[in-house]
Amino acid sequence: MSLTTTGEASRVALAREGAGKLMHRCKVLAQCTEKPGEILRTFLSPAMDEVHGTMRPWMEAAGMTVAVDWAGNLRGLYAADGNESAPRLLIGSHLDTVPNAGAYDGVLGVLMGLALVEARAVRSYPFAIEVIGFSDEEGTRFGAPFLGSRAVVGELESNLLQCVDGDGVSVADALRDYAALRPETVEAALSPRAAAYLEFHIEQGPVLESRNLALGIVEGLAGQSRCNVEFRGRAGHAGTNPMKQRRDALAGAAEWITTVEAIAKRYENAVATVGQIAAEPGGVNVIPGVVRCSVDVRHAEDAVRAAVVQGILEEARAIAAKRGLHVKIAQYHEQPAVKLNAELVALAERAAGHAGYATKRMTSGAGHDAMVIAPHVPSAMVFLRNPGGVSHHPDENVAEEDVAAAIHMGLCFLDEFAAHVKGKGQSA
Ligand code: HGY
Ligand code: MN
Ligand code: MN
Repeated sequence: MSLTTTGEASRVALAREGAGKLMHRCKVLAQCTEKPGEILRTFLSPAMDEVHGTMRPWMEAAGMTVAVDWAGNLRGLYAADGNESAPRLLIGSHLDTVPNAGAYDGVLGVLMGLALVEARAVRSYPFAIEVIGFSDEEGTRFGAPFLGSRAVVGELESNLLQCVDGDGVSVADALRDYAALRPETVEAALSPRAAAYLEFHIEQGPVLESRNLALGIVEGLAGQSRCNVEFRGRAGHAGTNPMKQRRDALAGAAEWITTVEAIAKRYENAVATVGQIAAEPGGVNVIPGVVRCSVDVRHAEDAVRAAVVQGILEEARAIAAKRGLHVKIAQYHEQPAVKLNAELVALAERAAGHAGYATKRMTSGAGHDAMVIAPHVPSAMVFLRNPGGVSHHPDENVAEEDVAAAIHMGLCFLDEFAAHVKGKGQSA
């Protein structure tokens, strides 16, 4: 469906205006942080309450009804001309961050939903739009990612609920305390009318920039495994223990970490990262007795990811045995690779074409809430060019004109989706 020339011109103007507003709002939300001087927002934290409080008036001014569910997800509904039974297009991403984060990872995708509601206010569509700001995608507080979107699809399994944070608080306790203090929270559930999910996200990689493209269309997302590996030896005096008699947990972990890298390099496109390591007791003159490491393994094919995980865990056991260490392994997160909905992927590609943007189909190495939603609701993802591929870093950035391109393409997506809904006889 294409607009008249004036219609297209007004759409471009709407997109440009919306992009300026979105960039400003990202800066405003960047001030909502648990750590002055950097951006850090974790699951169910006061900083997340601050984001909700800041976004609520923006969403209500756009004609949305706003609520927060018991898992801390921000939910805004723009009802299709007041028709509660209309099919819903969910547009969302996450509001939490990694430590010392950039201002766009996650937040941009939530604000894109608001921007499209604001830009569409001049049109009526045969579907409602629900904007969701998920409460935890990164897993910064508990290590386990996707807690917000998993709550929405009913997959907060017991192994996740038992994860504890640095203060020993479990996910289950944190959720109970959060809801007890907020009686106004609503059900964390998918609407039975959810017909599609669309997520906009910065690419967090170099591909679009290298191809000089503003937008990419995501076809699938790599699977990911996360494990905690603990090496336990014997702490002792650094000055009096001969090297041959030591059971140094940190030396063992260090040897193992080099094998993690070597094993991942054996498989094309596999990635494995030890992002966290903690040595106890942590004295400069004490041989470390206990070391705890995290490991994150990703690949687009589940069998390859499984082979890498198996290899690095076998190495952990072998190195521990050789060095007289005990090793304890907790495999606490398994997220299979996900293919997105072919019909919606093609629809997003067409919408970008109508808006005048060439795109590239891509597989995401980064995890996103779309991989949790996709098995339950037909889903599509759009990447925005990310200068230098810099992300999970304060220098993370996105160009305002690429945001305008995403809004323009998003408005064309709404048109295409209206025809899609009508074609399926689902319309309001
Ligand atoms: O870890 C990831 O891939 C995402 O940034 N949460
Ligand atoms: Mn991230
Ligand atoms: Mn993200």
